[in-house]
Amino acid sequence: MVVLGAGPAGLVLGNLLLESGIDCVILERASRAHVETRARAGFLAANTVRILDRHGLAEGLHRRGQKHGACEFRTDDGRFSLDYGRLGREELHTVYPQQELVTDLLTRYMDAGGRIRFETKAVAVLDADTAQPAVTVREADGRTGRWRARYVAGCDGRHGAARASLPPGAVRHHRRDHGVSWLGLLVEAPPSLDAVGYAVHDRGFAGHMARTPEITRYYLQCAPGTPADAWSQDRIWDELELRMRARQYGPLHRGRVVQRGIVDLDSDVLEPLRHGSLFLAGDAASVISPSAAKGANLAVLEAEILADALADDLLRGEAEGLDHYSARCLTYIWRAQEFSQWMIRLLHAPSGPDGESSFHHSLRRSRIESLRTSRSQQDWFAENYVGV
Ligand code: RFL
Repeated sequence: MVVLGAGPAGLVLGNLLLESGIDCVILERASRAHVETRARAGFLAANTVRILDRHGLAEGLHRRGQKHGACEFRTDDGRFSLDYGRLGREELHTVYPQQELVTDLLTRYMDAGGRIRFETKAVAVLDADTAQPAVTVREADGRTGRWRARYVAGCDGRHGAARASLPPGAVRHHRRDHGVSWLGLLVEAPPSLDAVGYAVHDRGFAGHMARTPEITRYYLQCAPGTPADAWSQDRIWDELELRMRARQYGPLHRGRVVQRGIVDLDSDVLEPLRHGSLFLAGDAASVISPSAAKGANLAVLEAEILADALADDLLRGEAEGLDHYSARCLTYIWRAQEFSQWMIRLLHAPSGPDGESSFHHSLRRSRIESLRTSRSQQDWFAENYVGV
């Protein structure tokens, strides 16, 4: 078995295959240091923790992760908090930085004797429509090579070799550009709220998310096409305080911005998630805008479904799980996409001609008001927000 990519999808899959005694190798384009320090997600759903627990992969997140169950909305009409951990299915998030999860998964995999080749870029997946697919690779020193296996798992993200190797027409590509961009910031400062903060403002959305007691993630909506370095640190803090209404609700803990990047909110889904002997999981299968914090959670879920199906096929000769892999995952993917799209419309009003724009603003206000006042709406929100 060849697994492309050592992100959450590839590493969960690698660990589970190893647990079942299935021979596999992970090919990773980046260095180990890069993989272990790439900061992205932080909010892990309860189901993700259950999956990791089932396979003994959750020790680090239980030790160092923080349980989280509240979010606060701030708008011109005031602020309100939702204790989503006490609504819906009464489930909590675990806040644990993705790079720490990846480090735990990698350490566990390598300690158990798992094979991984860093700085080995998959160039193409060949012969995927046969029972002997191959992966061509280029190593850091320029050497090229080829790996053969019964199956290939494409866990190498949206720009990886798995997607690029799909022949035209082999899968359908559903896409949506939401026309919204965020400046994503990691800041060396403790969280300023006990909750996730969502500020809806005429100048654009601002978000606050805890990561660790020393590091906080913030998002600031910006005009599409804005370069990541366009705003000075002072401008960033002024803008965050204004949109988060710090004067009314209390100042933010300021600190040095240690990482910044533009996140264009877009989503896509490939359908089906299989082409012959090649299976797609994680961001390679579907990219979901980070508005609802689902990407890493879907990656872990799909990796478990794929590992079970591969074990059935390779150890017991039962192909049914692999035949249903795509349909099973797509049910979860579309539900998460639907909620993420709902969140985008809750937090941003699309710009447009005057009347249309004010129409969207009023719809958004009404949506937030339903969330503030309707218990059934709150339960629905909680179930989707923390679930996958
Ligand atoms: P990853 O993590 O991108 O890993 C893919 C790996 O493949 C390697 N690779 C290759 N290796 C070999 N050959 C090639 N040709 C290769 N091309 C690529 C890469 O180096 C990499 O190591 O994909 P995976 O495993 O599918 O995991 C997906 C998640 O990383 C992603 O969905 C989440 O980070 C999304 N996301 C969030 N998800 C959540 O569940 N909760 C969150 O709170 C959350 N916050 C976020 C996020 C994503 C963000 N960005 C950067 C878009 C916050 C942000 C800002």
